[in-house]
Amino acid sequence: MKPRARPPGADVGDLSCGAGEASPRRLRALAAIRDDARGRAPRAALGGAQRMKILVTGAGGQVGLDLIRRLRERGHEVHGSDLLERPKAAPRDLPWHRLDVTDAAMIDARFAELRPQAVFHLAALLSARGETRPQLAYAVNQTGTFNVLEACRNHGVGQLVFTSTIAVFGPGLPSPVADAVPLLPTTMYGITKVAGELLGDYYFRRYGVDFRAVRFPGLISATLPGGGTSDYAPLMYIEGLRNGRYEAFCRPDTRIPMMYMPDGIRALVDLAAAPRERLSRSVYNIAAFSPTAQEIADSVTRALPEVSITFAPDPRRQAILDSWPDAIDDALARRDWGWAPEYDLDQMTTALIPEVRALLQATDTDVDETPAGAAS
Ligand code: AKB
Repeated sequence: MKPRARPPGADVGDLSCGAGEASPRRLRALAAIRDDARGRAPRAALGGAQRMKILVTGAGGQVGLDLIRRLRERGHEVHGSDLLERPKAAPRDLPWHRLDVTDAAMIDARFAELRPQAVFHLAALLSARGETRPQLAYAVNQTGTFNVLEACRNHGVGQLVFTSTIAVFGPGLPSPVADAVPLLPTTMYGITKVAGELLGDYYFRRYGVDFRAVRFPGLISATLPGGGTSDYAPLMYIEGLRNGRYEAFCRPDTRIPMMYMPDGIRALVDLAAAPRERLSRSVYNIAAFSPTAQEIADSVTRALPEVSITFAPDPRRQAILDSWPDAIDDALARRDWGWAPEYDLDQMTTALIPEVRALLQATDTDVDETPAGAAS
């Protein structure tokens, strides 16, 4: 069992514990921090009835708008932020802010201006794109997460919810993979997500920032994906409906954990709202189904017999997929906060097809299949 979160300002005393006499400058700094800590509202988390002010980073990516919709349905005041312009699909009355998570000063200014009570930190470069630009992936995923944690600490943010991933696992683990196993990923994305998990847990224990994370499987939704290695799954639906055919960049026997987006969103929000004392960890595995790529193709073509799905494995992306687990053990999430997925593969296919049709009617944007590009 991890130690409980310390109250706001509990870290302040640590500064005065150093050996030797404090300089006047140090005393002034301590007084300022104490005053600030006294003036802060108590740290808040999503569990109560309270309407909260929530900032979502990376809100223009695959998860952002679905998460924002759910948080607004629950009555929260939500602000989206991203490097990208406001997406066309975003609600008109959603406040949207430009935010580059690699820029600590910009984050600090935004947090000072908005004073969020909780943050959902989604901004990241995904695995395939991260392998084409590892230095950028490090800057966005690792430095960006550190910057966001620092801003949470400095501005009294109660809760930080983080999206981790099955990419934190490396090859050779027993299946299904449990939460607490050696984390030896082979991609820059996986390495930076491991660091994000560890940093977040450190900020929880050291500064009382209520850090929580789920390790997402490949997510499937009616949103144009970009830069992920699991993208072949949503693309079977999107390209299948748009062009009548799709050539997947993996072998048909590739098997990784997958999840329909509504289950993923529910996991994020339910974990954020769970009583902290029920949680035995900060970071949780979650699972839904683990089909082979061929099984996903079969589910698509059972529903859409006119669609043809073929396979032409790309060695670099196949190597990433082969390094990930084929199944996840989510027993702790089920026990601690009642996690359970609602959709299996065919239920997802039935729900997803009309959503993808609507997406294609609303947009003529090309899918970014090349794993290169800017952070989102
Ligand atoms: C990716 O493919 O990089 C992501 C993930 C599994 O985290 N979808």
